[in-house]
Amino acid sequence: MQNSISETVIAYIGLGSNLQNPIEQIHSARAAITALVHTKEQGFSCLYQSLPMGPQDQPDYVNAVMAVVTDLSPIELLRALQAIENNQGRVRGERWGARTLDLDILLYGDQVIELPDLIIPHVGLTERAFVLYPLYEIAPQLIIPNKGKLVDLLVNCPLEGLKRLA
Ligand code: ROI
Repeated sequence: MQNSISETVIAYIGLGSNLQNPIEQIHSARAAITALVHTKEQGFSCLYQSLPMGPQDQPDYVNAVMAVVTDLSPIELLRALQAIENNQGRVRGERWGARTLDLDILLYGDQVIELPDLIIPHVGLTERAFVLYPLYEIAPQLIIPNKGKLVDLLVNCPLEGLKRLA
């Protein structure tokens, strides 16, 4: 029988920004995520500079990946991350256009979730160097549900201009 006590899981969050001081945006988002109720930081990658995926007439991105232990449900976590994006001035414009802050739930424990607003593992995770390399830094042993070992995905993913920032 299911009880009402939520389970604690490790969730991985991708952070990206290419507008309005991206490094500051990522630092502020990290602080805001750490301050969420029922959520503790468990790991944070280096910051990476990456070439834009999508339209090329936009600035380079700064990307990172964060691990949290949370007992927020996937939807509660999604809503909390959307509120942080909005607080940091995210304006939803062109689909793959520039953005002040993008927070994506990459993984939520070992769950596979297919809801209208939330697909986990995150779509595109397996081919995005700016996700796979920072994720590998904080969770080298990770197995991605339905996709296999992170390390195997990584060896098939070129760096595509990804650079670790000092
Ligand atoms: N490209 C890079 N390099 N990093 C991102 O975080 C990122 N985010 C996006 C799109 C527009 C797909 N391109 C990106 O949402």
